[in-house]
Amino acid sequence: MSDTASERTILLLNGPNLNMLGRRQPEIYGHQTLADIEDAVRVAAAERGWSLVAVQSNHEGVLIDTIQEYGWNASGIIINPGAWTHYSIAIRDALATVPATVIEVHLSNVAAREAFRHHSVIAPIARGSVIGLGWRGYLLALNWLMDEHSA
Ligand code: DHK
Repeated sequence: MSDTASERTILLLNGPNLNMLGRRQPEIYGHQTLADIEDAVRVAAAERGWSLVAVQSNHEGVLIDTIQEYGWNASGIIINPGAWTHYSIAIRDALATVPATVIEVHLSNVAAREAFRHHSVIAPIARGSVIGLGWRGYLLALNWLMDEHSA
């Protein structure tokens, strides 16, 4: 395992179908593309001297490999696991293995949607969750992590 990231690095992870943001049900997920969001988070991090590693994948193992590669040295992980939120014990176990502080983000208010979206297997191992605040939720998570790890 390589120790690729370092302190003052945040890992931004997005799961399946989030590469379709901007075109995917914009009334639910917003009009911003994933590139827009990653750029905004990267700029906000850089303004405070932080680095961002951003990875999106539709393949569960890719996200697990990324967590294992970067999660030991990054200060924090911001993750929107997409549908894996609701059933991926493997993603949960990977996040619980590494010392980085985990924040779960959802663009939509999952509590107000279908019942199968109400339960998160990730939430119990996350430090906190930002839900239903759209793309700005990623920025809120970023700023909280930078504050927390600058103290
Ligand atoms: C994104 C998804 O892809 C869904 O599977 C989740 C989440 C909700 C979101 O709101 O960002 O249920």
